[in-house]
Parts: sequence; C-alpha cells; structure tokens
Amino acid sequence: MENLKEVLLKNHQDHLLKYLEIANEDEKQKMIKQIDNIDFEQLNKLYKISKNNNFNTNCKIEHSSFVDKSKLTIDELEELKEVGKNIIKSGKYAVVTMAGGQGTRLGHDGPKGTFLLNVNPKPKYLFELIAEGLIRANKKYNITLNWYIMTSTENNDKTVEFFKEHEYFGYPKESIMFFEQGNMPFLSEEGKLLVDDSFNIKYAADGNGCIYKSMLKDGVIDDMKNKGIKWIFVGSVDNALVNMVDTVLIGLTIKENNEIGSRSIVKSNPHEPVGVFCKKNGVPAVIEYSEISKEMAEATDDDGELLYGESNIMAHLYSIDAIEKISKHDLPYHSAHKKAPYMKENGELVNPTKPNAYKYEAFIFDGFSYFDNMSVLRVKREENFAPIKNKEGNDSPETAIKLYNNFWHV
Ligand code: UD2
Repeated sequence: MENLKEVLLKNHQDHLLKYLEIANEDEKQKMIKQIDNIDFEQLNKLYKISKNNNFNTNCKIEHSSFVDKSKLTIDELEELKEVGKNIIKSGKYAVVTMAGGQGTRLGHDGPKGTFLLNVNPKPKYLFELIAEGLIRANKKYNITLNWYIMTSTENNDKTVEFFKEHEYFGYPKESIMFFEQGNMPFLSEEGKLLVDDSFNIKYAADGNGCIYKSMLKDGVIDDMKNKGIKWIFVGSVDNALVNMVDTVLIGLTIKENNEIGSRSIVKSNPHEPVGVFCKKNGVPAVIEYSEISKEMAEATDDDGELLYGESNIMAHLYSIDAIEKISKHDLPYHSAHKKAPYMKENGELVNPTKPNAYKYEAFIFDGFSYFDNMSVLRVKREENFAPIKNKEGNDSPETAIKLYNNFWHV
C-alpha cells in the first residue's frame, strides 16, 4: 500500500485513496490491480494534449490523388476486376470488421452490430447485413472468406453470444475469428482518473487505430499468414452498404503498386462528420472531422468544389505486410471530450449532462503515414455509404434504410 500511495501521489491521483477507504476487500483488490496496470507516464502525456484537440496546422497539407471509378472505361474496369478476382479466388483475401465502438450516439443498448435495421423485405441486424454480403461473395467466387471481427472488452461477450444465438447468420463459424481491442482510461478535465459505481477505474475502447496491435497481439496476423492471406479489407460495422469484397479496389491498389487502398466519396458539405484524405508532410493521411480547421473544411478550388472533399468511409484495403508494418508502431492517441458518468469519492453517482472527461482513441487511418503512397478509389455515395450513427436525422437508421432499399430496389 505504501508503494501504491507513493505512485498515486506522484501522479496526482491520490484521490483514489479515498475510494480504497470505502471499498470492500474485493473491490479494493480489483481497483489496486487496475491501478497497477496503468501507464501513468503515457497518461500524463495524453492529458497535456487533451486541451488542443485541433489538427496540427504547422504541417504541409496537399491534395490526395484519387481515381474516380465512374470515369474508368469498361476495359479498364474489367482489367482491375480480373486482378481482384484472382486474389479472391486464390484464397489470398480476408476481411475484418471493426465492431468495438460503442453505439452511444445511436442510443442502442448493446454492440452496434446487433442493431436491427428495418430494411425491406425484412428487418436485418447490421452483422447480418455484412454476413449476407460475404455469403454472396463466397458463392460468387466459390471460396469461404475468413472473417475477423474486432470487439471491445465491453461488447465482446455479447457479440460472441449474439452470433451463437443467430447461428452465425449461416456463415461457417470455423471461418469467423473474434479478437478484442484494448482500452484506455478516461481522465476528468482536471486530469483525474474516474471511478465507476462498482469501483472500477473508468476505461473506454482505445479507438479503431488499435486494430493493428490487437491483430498482432491476438494472433490474427499469424493466422492470416498461416492461411496464405495476402490482402485484407477492413470495414466498419455501421455502414449498411459496406462492400467488403471489392475487386476494383484490389485491382487498383495492386496496379498502382501500393500496399494500401481505400474508397472515398465526395463530401456532401464542408462540415459532414467524415475524415478527408490528403497528404500531410508528403505522406498519405486522413484528417478527422473532429480535428479539421474551419478554414480547411470550407476551402474551395477555382470551380467552387471543396478543396478537401475526398471523404473517408472506412473501407480500407491492406497488404498483409502493410498491416504487420503498422502493427509495430504506436499510433498517436486523439482526445475526445465526452460525457462520462462516474462515482464521487463519497459514493454519490454523477450522470453529467455535458462533456466532463477526455477519452483517448487511436485512429485507424493514422497508419497510412508509414507509406509513401496509397490508392484512393472514388465511388458513388448512394452505392457505398449508408452510415448508422445517430438516433435520428443525418446518418440515422432512417437515412440508412432509404439508401439500402434504393440500392437493392426493395
Ligand atoms: C468514422 C471515421 C470517419 C468517417 C466516419 C464515417 C475513424 C477514426 N473515423 O468516424 O473518418 O469515416 O466514420 O461514418 O475511422 N470502432 C472500433 N473500436 C473503437 C472505436 C470505433 O472498432 O474503439 C469502430 C466502430 O465500431 C465503427 C468504426 O470504428 O465500425 C467507426 O467508429 P466511430 O463511430 O468511432 O467513428 P466515427 O463515426 O466517429
């Protein structure tokens, strides 16, 4: 206890001692174990960046090059598709779903993939929509794609349980592998660790950028290498039109001799909540909507088009070497100002009505900076992007259902 007290005092976290005084023996042991696992040096550094969340402006920003799919000739398309088909048919392709995020904005209690979307002809779960797309690809290419699903500590058990209950939506369960991402503690605005009502230090999933390290740690990269996988698509769980098996994207990335590719759509307005592709200090980057400056978001070219309008829709393609290379690096953590319920030292529960704490997340596209170039394939929004983010309004179940029904003519 003496050593613990010293560590807490040194890192300005001695308020935790008061919780330890009122906790019972089990709660106390659990909390001490959690405190032992905290990297206070990293946390103190993160707290310092928490205030200035704006994207680092003193760097050289340039346009990202892209290929507009709608401008390709039939022959060009066929050539790219052929390359992509060969990769898929030769069993060198695998898919990953990022499913560790919370459904907070959606107001859905449970893993986001378990959200039931009321599409035609019958309502389907988000995980079910993805499984159906993969089953269609398996039939088309006469293969069984390996499907890796990243969960979080908070939603892993419910996610695995859900797939069992629904018999994996007809997907061969031996071709599905779940893996768990890590967590990062919250910090209050004063830089203090928060404690929840069961005396746990308050943590949150550490962002989709931790996918690379989680794939390394949980043996996903080894599993892929053992299976001869060479190309991996990583998609989000919350896009009802995510095409996980895109032969054109594979063909383009290989033709352009790149190790990373991604699909883009044209931004609908300067402040749409999407990241935008660019080059930052000469290497590929995406600047997130939460960090782009107003000037940059609103900048237009001579034709009045948005200068930075090539939007990220979380449809990324990697060579296995690219995934492995990125997994060796520590991606930066970005801080987000969030509402985090917690328990006071006197046992009183606080349910904040406005953001009261910082959450730290790594962003998947920060991994692009380790490569000189990447392929960006501009596609049509209505065929590729039906996000489910908010309970109503933009990017809501209502807008996603409309886009889905139109696309599938149902
Ligand atoms: C994401 C993109 C943004 C744009 C937008 C489009 C990132 C960092 N930002 O913003 O550029 O493409 O989507 O809708 O990708 N996830 C995890 N673990 C986590 C956090 C998120 O698996 O710790 C998953 C989550 O389940 C979802 C995806 O990553 O599949 C995006 O999640 P988000 O809601 O955090 O990202 P968002 O919508 O703010």
